[in-house]
Amino acid sequence: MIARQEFITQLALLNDPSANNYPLPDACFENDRNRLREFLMSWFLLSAKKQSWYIPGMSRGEELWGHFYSADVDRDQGMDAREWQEYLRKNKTYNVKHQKETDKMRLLCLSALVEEADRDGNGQMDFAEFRRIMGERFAPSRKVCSVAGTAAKAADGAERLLDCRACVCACGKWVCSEDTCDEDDADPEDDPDEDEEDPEDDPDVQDLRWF
Ligand SMILES: [Ca+2]
Ligand SMILES: [Ca+2]
Repeated sequence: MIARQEFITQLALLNDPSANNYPLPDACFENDRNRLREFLMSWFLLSAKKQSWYIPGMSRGEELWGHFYSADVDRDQGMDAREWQEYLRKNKTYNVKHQKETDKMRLLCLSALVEEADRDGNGQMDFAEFRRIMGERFAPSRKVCSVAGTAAKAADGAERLLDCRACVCACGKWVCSEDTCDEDDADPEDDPDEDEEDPEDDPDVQDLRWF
């Protein structure tokens, strides 16, 4: 169940007709992140026995350490999203058909997982942080995005337009596309200095002011 104010905000965002004209940015939503986590938990478990470092009788924690150690190629005791992705790629966990698309989404979701794990905020996971989020009992966070200038909150997956950019709320943050208003500009050399121009005189700007 969601709060009434949140519901109203969501409804307003849903009915925003201009939102349809904008391509939404790629983003890893909480649901994607959590599904990837579950996939990885079972993959780590199933694939441990096939690894060169595997010793029969290893505990779950030791198996996770084996994966972590192998993924941490620069041996700085930390795993970031790129090391994680490279480790998964080497172990052929990809559907080759959709490799490119998978690569992009995987990296976004691995980054979201690292962020979820990274309690000391150094941008990567140490083994304790990694082990914690790969634990059966770990409950992934649920976050909302604040809507600037209001007390309203947007739920994961909500869409909105912000300064000519299409944004989606993903894992507690607004992820935005490029500024689409700039694309309509002709040669930028011909534009007068924007700082000195009165926005009211520019028909393009007038049209867009309601954002
Ligand atoms: Ca590392
Ligand atoms: Ca960390």
